[in-house]
Amino acid sequence: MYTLFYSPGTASMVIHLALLEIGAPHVLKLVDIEQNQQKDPAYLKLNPNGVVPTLVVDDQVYIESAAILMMLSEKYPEAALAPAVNTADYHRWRQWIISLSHNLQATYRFWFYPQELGYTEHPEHVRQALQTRIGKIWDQLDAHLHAHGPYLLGDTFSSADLYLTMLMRWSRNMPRPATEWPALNRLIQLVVHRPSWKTMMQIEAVDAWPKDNQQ
Ligand SMILES: N[C@@H](CCC(=O)N[C@@H](CS)C(=O)NCC(=O)O)C(=O)O
Repeated sequence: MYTLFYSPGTASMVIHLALLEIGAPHVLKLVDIEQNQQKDPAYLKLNPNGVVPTLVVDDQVYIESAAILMMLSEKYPEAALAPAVNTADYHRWRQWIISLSHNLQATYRFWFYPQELGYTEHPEHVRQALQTRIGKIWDQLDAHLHAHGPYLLGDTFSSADLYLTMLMRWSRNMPRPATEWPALNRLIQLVVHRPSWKTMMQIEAVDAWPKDNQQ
């Protein structure tokens, strides 16, 4: 039995999605980041970074969304969230997850948490720079999906697509959200129509996205 420490709409979303895709029994434990519960001493013992997600199975604690996603995807090959180990596609799948974590998710941290750059609010030039960096990542991903999509691994869906879709959702209130890039939007439409996405959205009860999507 898995216990997922989560907060609606955050990085825990992709782990919630993976558990649903796999069909693994799990319980959800809310860590209310509005109430700063991620900094409670008891939670910090599980996740010293004071962030969600944290996944507990038996007496083992796992942190870092990308690492947890890869672990779950590989542990349940029957769920087909990852290509067969040690194939070229497997290495490409890992490459995408690490790239999304390192380039995109890390940049979002600076976007959503100006204090990590030493600001209470971003000065305009920093705001612009972060928007430009995220926009360039959308350009690259869109070009890749346009040429080789509809999924990151071509015709084959994988958990990297779940991860990318969660990260694209985070752009919804940015001046130019990911939905404006055609091949990114095509991927979004494929992922948000999966049963896992619909169930996750109902349980987490966050705003419907994209706006015109009937969940
Ligand atoms: N690298 C971490 C980052 C997780 C992360 O940034 N979580 C955010 C929500 S999306 C969080 O817990 N924020 C609360 C905080 O930083 O205080 C991971 O991928 O697990």
